[in-house]
Amino acid sequence: MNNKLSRTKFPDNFIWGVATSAYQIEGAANHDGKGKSIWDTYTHLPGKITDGSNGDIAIDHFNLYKQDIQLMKDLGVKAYRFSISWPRIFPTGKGAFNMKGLDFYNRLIDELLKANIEPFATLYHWDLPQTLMDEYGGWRSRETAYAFADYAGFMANKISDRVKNFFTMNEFYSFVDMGYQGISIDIGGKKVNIELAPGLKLSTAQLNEVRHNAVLAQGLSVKAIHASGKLGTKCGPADNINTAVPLIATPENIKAATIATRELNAGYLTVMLEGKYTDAYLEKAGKDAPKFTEQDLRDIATPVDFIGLNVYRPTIYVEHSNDSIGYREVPLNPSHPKMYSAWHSLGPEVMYWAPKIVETLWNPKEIYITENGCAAKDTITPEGKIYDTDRIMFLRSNFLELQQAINEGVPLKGYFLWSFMDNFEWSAGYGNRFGIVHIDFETLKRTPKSSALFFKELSKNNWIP
Ligand code: PNW
Repeated sequence: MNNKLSRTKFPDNFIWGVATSAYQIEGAANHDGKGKSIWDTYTHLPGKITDGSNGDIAIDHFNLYKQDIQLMKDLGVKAYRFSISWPRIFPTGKGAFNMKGLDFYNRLIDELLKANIEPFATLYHWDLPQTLMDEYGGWRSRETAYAFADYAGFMANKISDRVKNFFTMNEFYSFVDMGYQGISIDIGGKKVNIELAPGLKLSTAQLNEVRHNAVLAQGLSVKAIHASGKLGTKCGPADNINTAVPLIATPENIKAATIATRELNAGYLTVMLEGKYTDAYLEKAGKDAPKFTEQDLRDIATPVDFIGLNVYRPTIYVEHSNDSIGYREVPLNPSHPKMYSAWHSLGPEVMYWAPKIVETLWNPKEIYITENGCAAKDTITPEGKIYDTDRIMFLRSNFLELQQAINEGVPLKGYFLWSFMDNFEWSAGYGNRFGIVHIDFETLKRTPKSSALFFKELSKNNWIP
């Protein structure tokens, strides 16, 4: 190791992992008794996916998982965050379970342990069983929350002998707001619309109900996992926290960013961790506020063991303001740089502020960064190399910020890079490559990019190469 470098080291036991999700990589959409999910339905509707593609085959991880795990091992991956396809386990969302579906995850977990890679399982990464959509309107009904808790308890019972850590649900704001209403964000004066399955256009009152059912599902699933899992099984959400970043880090602006972050997440992390909706949230919603009982709030706030944060960009930059709200959003300069995805404005300082503000607000025992990474227009040289300079630049700048938070004592336990391999990037199809391993979508050949070698060095030496 070159001791002349002045970078600080990461803690010795820091967990360097990579992340993926079932629908984006597995394929085998109709294999071994798997039921249909809302993504199987949605991708086959005309015009929904930019390149007209779908995840029927994806990158065939269902069949190539051994090869993929070998590659993880070669690249120094210590932990793997994967997701379980709910309709592979319960083809209709509830009732009879499908042994062949469970067998796949048993094979996967056993192979990971053999390779000395710690499995972290996400139970819901958006592939809702279609039957629950048809019967109940998906997350519009609390029946879906009850079904999810049952499935979560079932999985904890079956695999917690080998899987010690579960992430319940992935990115509430994404699958709820983008799925049940659609969102429009302003990136330096450019409007970016995002829609995810099931692609509904609900009213605000209806959307608030969906949000409520989603956080209820998370709370009930934590209870179920603790009740059915082996003693010591840990769990928590993996949420894409909406982070307000102080434009200039003065004490007043830091306070403003903290207030803003709490309000930006009022329907999700804030209610989960505080057991109540903020006054501002309920006031703003008015007659559109969700209907709930005190028992709901207690269930929603079931204590979690850790918080997972998916961190990609600052949601907004803020300054202090003297009005009753306490913060003011500042617009993004039209020339503000961005990464390859239309929504991905660049702001590595969010990797410091997201966990830092979470610690200030809620003081959790443990925090994981459950996703971070970027898409790039990766090209292969005639020699077969992929020099993803922009991705390495992005990661390096994010790691420096992460290190700063750790050095200040924020309880960060690990980091999962999104993503291990190029995959089906939802509405963007296969165009937006997020992997540190390149996939030839014709031949399915796997090739590590420069960023994979960067990750390997990082994981080996515990410092930023
Ligand atoms: C996440 N934004 O989605 C998902 O968890 C992954 O499945 C996905 O592939 C990955 O990030 C990359 O998109 C996001 O608008 C969707 O800031 C939208 C945003 C962030 C993350």
